[in-house]
Amino acid sequence: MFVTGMQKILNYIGGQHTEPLTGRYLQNINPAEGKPYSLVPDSDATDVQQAVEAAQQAFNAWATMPPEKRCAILLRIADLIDRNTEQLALAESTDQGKPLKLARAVDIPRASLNMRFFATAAIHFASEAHITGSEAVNYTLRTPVGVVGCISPWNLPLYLFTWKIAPALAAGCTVVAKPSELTPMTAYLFSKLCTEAGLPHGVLNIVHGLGPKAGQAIVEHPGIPAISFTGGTATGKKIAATAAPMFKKLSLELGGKNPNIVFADCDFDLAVRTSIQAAFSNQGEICLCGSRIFVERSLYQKFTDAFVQQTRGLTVGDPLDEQTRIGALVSEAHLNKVLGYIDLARQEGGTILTGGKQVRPGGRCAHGYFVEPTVISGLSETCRTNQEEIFGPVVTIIPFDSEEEALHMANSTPYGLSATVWTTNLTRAHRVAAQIHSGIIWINCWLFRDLRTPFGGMKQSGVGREGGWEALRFFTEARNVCVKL
Ligand code: TXE
Repeated sequence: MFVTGMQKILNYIGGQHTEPLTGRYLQNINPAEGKPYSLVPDSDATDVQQAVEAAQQAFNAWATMPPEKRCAILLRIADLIDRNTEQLALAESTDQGKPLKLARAVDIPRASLNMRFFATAAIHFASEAHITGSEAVNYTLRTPVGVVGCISPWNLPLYLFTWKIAPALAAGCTVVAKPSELTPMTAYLFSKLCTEAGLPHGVLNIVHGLGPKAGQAIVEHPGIPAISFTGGTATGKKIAATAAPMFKKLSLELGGKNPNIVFADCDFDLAVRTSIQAAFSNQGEICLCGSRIFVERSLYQKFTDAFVQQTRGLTVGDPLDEQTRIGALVSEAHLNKVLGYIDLARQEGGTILTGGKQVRPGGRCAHGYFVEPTVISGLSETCRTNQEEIFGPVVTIIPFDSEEEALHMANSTPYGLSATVWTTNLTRAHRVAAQIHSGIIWINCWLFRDLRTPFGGMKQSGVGREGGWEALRFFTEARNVCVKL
């Protein structure tokens, strides 16, 4: 299934793999090597128009198909993901730079789980009825909203692509999707699996290309009443500004600058080990990474020493090497952004406890975009390094003297996506969780997910909630029908 060399990725419109109408392509770079390895369509509004028409044609049949049949098709896609895990993981790693081992263990299995979860949700979805005394019955009729736009980012390419499209398809919507132009390969391979699984033509359409061109055309299209987007906060603002005057439904999952609060009474080994994962998994390119570590002063030195020591033990290098824990950053532009923030941290008076430099692993990766995992101390919570999303293997570590101070610092950014709290004091855990302004608070764990729970951010981390029924409700229109008794 996976072809090496300058393979041409194609759009997927009306069940056909098609060239972009302009005939133009962009280079798809392998970030571990710093050179192009395939071509991705540079689609524009004309391709989006074709995709919308295909999705509109497919809509009625898909929306009215018995949920059991929709479920069966989506389950077949999940099975095919499982059967092709190795090829998909290799494509995910080659596009994104992440360790192959991570793609195999996390990204691809979670993509399959997304399909499976929402496939079965389609047959369990129910809506409410309200009995108004003896006078009336009100029931809620939920119908698929129509053709929806799903725009996904480059950090967890197939995982987040499926996270968006699976609930849309389960709800009976047809989809025009755009994966990130930086990581298009797994969505392309996925489209082939959809054909193999017998997904009716036009139910899922994938238009590849640049955000401001193909992405913007999806957001602007009057035939698309709902947009589900995951990406940067600046892009989210632009999408909201375009969509709001058209009164589109919007679900925006944006950036994070997440606090990781360590109290002195924590399970020390677990807290250090998991904080390392929270800081550096996927090169720190996860919106849920814990990038600001706050440690109670009495534990600060011990925690910092152990954290720095374990950070130094992380192998940076070829994503295909099984020993590698930190692969390449997704692009040269992103590498420069991350290195720029490390420089900024120095200018702001920070001390680099470990890391701080670009890595050149040699061999096939000599020109790749690698950075050492970096730990910085000595910065205030208000400086830019601690306020802006870096989205790389860079964390700061700050002591605190009281629970109030920890909460104040944790809540001090414009973001509010996730937080982690380490304590064995049950009362404190609940008290602190209720005061953190984040959509998810993990107590003594990180990245644990139950797909039934609402997922999303507060403040500039986004609007709307995904996951479980929230996602299915987003992709449906609710009508209240009032029957007078
Ligand atoms: O993402 P973009 P970028 C953060 C992270 C990163 C920063 C910028 O801090 O450094 O965002 O990353 C499409 N209309 N996150 O600029 O642009 C784009 O093609 C419609 C956090 O690379 O947000 C891609 O498919 N679509 C994040 C998708 O938006 C547009 C994950 C996301 O890309 C568009 C990624 C437009 N005008 C980056 N412009 C997370 N929350 O996980 C771009 N796109």
